[in-house]
Amino acid sequence: MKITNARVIVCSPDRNFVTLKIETDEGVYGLGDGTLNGRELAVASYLSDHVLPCLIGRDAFMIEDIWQYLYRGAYWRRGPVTMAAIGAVDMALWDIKGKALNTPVYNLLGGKSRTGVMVYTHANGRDVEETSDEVARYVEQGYLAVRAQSAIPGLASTYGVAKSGMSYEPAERGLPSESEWSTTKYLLHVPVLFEQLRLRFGNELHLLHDCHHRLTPIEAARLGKSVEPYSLFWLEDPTPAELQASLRLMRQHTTTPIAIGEVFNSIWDVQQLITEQLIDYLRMTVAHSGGLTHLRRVADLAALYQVQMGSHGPTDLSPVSMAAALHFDLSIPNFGIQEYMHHSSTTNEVFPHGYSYHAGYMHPGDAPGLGVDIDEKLAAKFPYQRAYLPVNRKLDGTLYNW
Ligand code: EZ4
Ligand code: CO
Repeated sequence: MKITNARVIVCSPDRNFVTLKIETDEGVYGLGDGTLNGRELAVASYLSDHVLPCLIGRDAFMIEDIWQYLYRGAYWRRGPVTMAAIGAVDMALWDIKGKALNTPVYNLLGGKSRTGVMVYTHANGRDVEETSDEVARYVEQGYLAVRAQSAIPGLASTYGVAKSGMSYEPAERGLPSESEWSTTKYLLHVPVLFEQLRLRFGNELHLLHDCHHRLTPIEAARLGKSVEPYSLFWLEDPTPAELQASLRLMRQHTTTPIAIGEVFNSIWDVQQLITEQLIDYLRMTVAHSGGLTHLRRVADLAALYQVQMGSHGPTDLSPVSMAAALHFDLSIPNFGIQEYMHHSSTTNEVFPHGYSYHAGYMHPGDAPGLGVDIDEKLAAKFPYQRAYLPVNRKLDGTLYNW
């Protein structure tokens, strides 16, 4: 089965998405997601200008060889743009193979290891009460796990908390906005939030929290310790982890489980975190980590060290990525939990899909391939619009980790 055509579709049905469509001489096509929030066009160019011309005429079934060709052959390895581009190609090829063999991708990955994929969703509010009411709304919908974030008293705006109170969209159109940050105020506030949530919802609901890389290692250790009474499922990105060894310090002080990795792209970015057992959950995602071919290797290494996978699943990955993540989650032995933010209805119309949610779990569906399509006519009605993640400054103006 030969690749005859490949093209990038950039659209913005409420937010920007980069979709790769690979076509073959047998009429089967596959879709891949190459969306990199705030840097979308860099991936689109990497694909169109440098990768796609090399794919024409290749055997679409040679997924491993094409992966190695793109990773090793480029000379310049790793990095989010490169790995998102390779990820898009890889996803599209698994989609093609599934369709050609008339089976869902999870069967190509070894088959189901569980009946459903436990997901967590996001509750956020302008204060503890509003966040708590959001959690209640999701508990009513059957969610078994909820990530809770609340605005911090005394700070004008906090990333991860929507101005309108309901849900937040990571990117904003136009040039980057700026958020304020105070670690002192944050560390005082978070334990109060989780104390209230435990009082209201009891001990069985899984509660998660995302620090968005904002703490130093010793501050992260202190926060981990102060929320221990509230048994978090995980504390995410407590400190930036380029310096993987810094997690040793946090580990010495707290038993709060740690999740890291949504900004990482290759097995080398997490090698020390895994082999020294410095984390409990790994957040790397199919889209930004070179696709299913590479993430499988990462998951196998993680399994050796009892680290479970907990993939990133925000709205800034398209439904194509969401589907790929669900096939992956359903099949691997060391699955932990999957993030699930809700796409807008316009996004869902542009990307019709077979995955579904029921009572705390998601399922990728049983359609051949990934089970997602793109309505190109509709997509064309929503052209790209410049958008960025906000940047974060301390109260004295110092540019800080978002
Ligand atoms: O900030 O996807 O856990 N989820 C997150 C997300 C990320 C965005 C970045 O593009 O941290 O909201
Ligand atoms: Co996060």
